[in-house]
Amino acid sequence: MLLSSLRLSLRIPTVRPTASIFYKATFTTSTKPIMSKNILNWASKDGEFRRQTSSFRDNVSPDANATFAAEPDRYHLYISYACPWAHRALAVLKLKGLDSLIGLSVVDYYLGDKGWKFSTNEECPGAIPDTVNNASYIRDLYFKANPDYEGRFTVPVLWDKKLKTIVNNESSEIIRMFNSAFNAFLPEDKKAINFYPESLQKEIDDWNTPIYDNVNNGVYKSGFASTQEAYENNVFNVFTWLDKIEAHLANTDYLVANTLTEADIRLWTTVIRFDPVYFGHFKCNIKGIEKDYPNILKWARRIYQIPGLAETVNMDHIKKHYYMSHLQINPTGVVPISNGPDLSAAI
Ligand SMILES: N[C@@H](CCC(=O)N[C@@H](CS)C(=O)NCC(=O)O)C(=O)O
Repeated sequence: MLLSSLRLSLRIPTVRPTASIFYKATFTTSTKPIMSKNILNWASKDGEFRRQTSSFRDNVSPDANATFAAEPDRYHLYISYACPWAHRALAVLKLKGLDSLIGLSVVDYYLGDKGWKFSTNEECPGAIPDTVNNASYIRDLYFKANPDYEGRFTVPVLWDKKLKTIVNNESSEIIRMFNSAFNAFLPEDKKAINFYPESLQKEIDDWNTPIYDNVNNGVYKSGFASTQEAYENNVFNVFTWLDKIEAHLANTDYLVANTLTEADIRLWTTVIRFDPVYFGHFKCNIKGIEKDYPNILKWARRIYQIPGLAETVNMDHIKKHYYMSHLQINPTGVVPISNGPDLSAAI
């Protein structure tokens, strides 16, 4: 077999990301050259990873006169199965039964030097190409929405087909919109689902804030740290908070009010990636979920077994994305075998 076709069948990237920290000119599918940083450099100069603030922050509204009014078949969600932030949006979309109102595209698991790419289902099983904008890369959407865009090209992206722009690229806000903005178009049972009820908002926020900083983003700050100091500044906090959550879940099925809320959904997408990816790849190996956190494991299984959620978990995309795209961490691109604990096991 020719090396090139071998590469193709194994999906080994032919162009490996460079370690350059210098600015370089890159070309998008628009004709405009842009000056951008090598997007595969994750850590700052001091070795710490800092997540950028999302740029598109509009809201879909139930008000029919709003700029971004909720309407069936007007909005489209772009995700990666690998990404825990995008996974939140997909989870809420499924649980609220919004799949009949909002379209979905899923990028290839491999994140290269042009960012997230669209592939056909044959090229990348599970991928759903962009039939709305016919984009080749997620970056094309960002430039369509703002030709002068200078930030990162992240998923999730909520796209408005009517105004041909990005409504929002911040998962925590997208899940709030999905939670209530489309209720007028949903059957009673789905309308009644509320992951952020007013009476529980303070308690939900009180979990969300430290979990975001120490767990959801904590694993990235540990894994993308490029100095020992930056790694050690962050990795202990991950386990301080997993320990707290473990103790809390000894007496309750869910984080808040013994009911599924957005606090659970936000944490869950990180927890199911923990043993197969973050433990090894991001060096978060002080403890593991299956081995050391029985209450968190039970909770993760409970959520996975809610109808509609198992189909949102694509462990093949998850593992291949991290281990094959972050070659500065895993230069061989070899992907480990284990998918972590069996989430479908009896609770
Ligand atoms: N704050 C954003 C973060 C999203 C995010 O960082 N997504 C990652 C994937 S896990 C991404 O698309 N990264 C591509 C890049 O930074 O180039 C959110 O929660 O929506």
